[in-house]
Amino acid sequence: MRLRKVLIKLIILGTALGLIIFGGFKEFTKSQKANSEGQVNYLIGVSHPNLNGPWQIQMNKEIKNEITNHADTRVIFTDAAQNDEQQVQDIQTLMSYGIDLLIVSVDNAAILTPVISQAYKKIPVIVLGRGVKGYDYTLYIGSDNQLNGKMAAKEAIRLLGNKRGQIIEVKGYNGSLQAEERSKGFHETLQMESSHTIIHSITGNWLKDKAEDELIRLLQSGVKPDLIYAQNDAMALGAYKAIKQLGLKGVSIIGSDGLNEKNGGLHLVKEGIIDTTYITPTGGTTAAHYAIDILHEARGLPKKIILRDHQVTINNVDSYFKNGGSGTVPHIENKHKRVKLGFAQVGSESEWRLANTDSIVSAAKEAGIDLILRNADYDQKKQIEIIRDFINQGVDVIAFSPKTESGWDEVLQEVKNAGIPVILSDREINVDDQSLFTSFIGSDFVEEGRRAGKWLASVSKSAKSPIHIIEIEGTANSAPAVDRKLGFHEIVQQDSKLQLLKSYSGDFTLGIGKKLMKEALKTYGRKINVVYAHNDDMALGAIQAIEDYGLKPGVDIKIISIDGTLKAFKALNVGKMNFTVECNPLLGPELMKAIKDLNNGIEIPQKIITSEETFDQKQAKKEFYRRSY
Ligand code: GYE
Repeated sequence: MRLRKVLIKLIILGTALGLIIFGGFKEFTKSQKANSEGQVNYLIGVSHPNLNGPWQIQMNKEIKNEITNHADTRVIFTDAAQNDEQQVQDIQTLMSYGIDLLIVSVDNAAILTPVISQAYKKIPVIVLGRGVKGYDYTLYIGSDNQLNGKMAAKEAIRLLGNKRGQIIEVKGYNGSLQAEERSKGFHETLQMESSHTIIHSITGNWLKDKAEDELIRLLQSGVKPDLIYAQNDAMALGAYKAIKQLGLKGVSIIGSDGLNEKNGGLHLVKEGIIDTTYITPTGGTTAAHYAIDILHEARGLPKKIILRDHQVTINNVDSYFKNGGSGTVPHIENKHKRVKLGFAQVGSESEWRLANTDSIVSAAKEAGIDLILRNADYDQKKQIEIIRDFINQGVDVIAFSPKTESGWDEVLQEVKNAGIPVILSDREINVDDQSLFTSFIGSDFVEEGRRAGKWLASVSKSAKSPIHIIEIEGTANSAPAVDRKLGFHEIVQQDSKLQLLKSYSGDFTLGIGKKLMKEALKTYGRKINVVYAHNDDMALGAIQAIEDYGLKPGVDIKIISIDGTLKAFKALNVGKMNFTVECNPLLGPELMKAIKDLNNGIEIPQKIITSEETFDQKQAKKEFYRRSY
């Protein structure tokens, strides 16, 4: 990134820090950069879809406050006043002004994605709170909206009890991904876990008055709900007003945002106006932190940060008023002078795993954290025993890489009872109770699978005959195997030319990869065009089997793998492999950072997703010499 050493002279409207421009750039031109003293090296542009809602205002405040600490950095805000075309223009204007980094929050993902992709080609982009389609950004920070909707559904089920409830859903802005994802989580969970019905789903544009007007219209027609699920607190308040105006009784209301200010969710819950809210952090502070890191070219930054939502009802609302809710944040009890971390590594099955273990050991050393490292030798029972052992030893925090997705409820409940926070490293788990772990640090495996599929689809475009695929999967029921399959199939299914001959269940080791490929060749022989292996080691095993069979891997049979370890780069370099999707094993530094934050009482994100690339043979040539593992 270029370092702009310019004396930016800003006419500051209102505050000494930011320039807030409503509906475009009418008041701000280059000639107006003519007045300030300080040397400004960085200019951050922030584009809001609508600075009318309290949540968005809070986000803005956080960014502003945080950037004040950096004298050489300025922020410019734009507000599109809920006009999508205006927001497209705002971003173009910010770009023409020469911003060094863009922070953007969007209402309409479809309309805004192209202009954000364009910006991303030139400068780093942080997408905040409300998402875009695809991955054309540097970093995404926001909540898991589907989980937010799911939690709201579970809460609706609790509030409605035994009666067969009638529910009205009030969604945010039409076309907002956040609204769609919340809705999906809400509908799916409600359908699966109850017999309540959503009788109407209306749109309130995230705004109180719009929600109120729409609901009054609906309720006047004689509709009688038992519960209203509004996707934010502003609309939940609108719902309350509508109900009150029509004199309806016994209607529960769920909102979301949980701000601590007048008419904010915490107060609405406290005053009994709504039943439940979700504190959904705006991510403004986090975004500003990372913006500074990005501008200073810090390395190893994540791709996605998923912030934790907190459910607030009358039963726990008071704890959120005290100390800003810090008592409710998972933390380390501070038992030892130096933090004691128990890490239960899953095994030594792959090159990836060896690099991962090294990264954890060296990062712990560097961070001054006492690491007790144990290896489960790829045995879940043993991994559970190790975790129990860590409880007995009284470690401060436990991290582990769970072999499979299921089977953890019991032991993690024991860890929770012992008051020890848990961080999942590189593999996720399926547990009903999300509070059984504090955080996950790792990759987006579904996306890795999609990337593998997309590459295959792109190089097969001109093929006239079917492309026959062999899939060699990772360990059954492990998160990377489940998700890499899912993502790959999602793409491959869209192209009838791409035909799966068979999926074999492997275990991420070279030996099994080789054995399964031998079997595949015995059954399908020269019919096989492509091997998709869920990791490098199994791909390397498959390469050996193909050579033993007398065919040329990379030429007669194309090889796609995931991980991107040095051995894969070597294979790419000599033409025996065709494509690898990177999966970053260097999780140590992020893990230690999270543990330090836990120790300092700082809330850590629910998920930290690493940033990754893909490499074909040509791209691999450049990377080869830089790879350390
Ligand atoms: O891709 C594979 C390893 O869980 C991400 O496990 C990890 C996977 C990795 O054995 O090589």
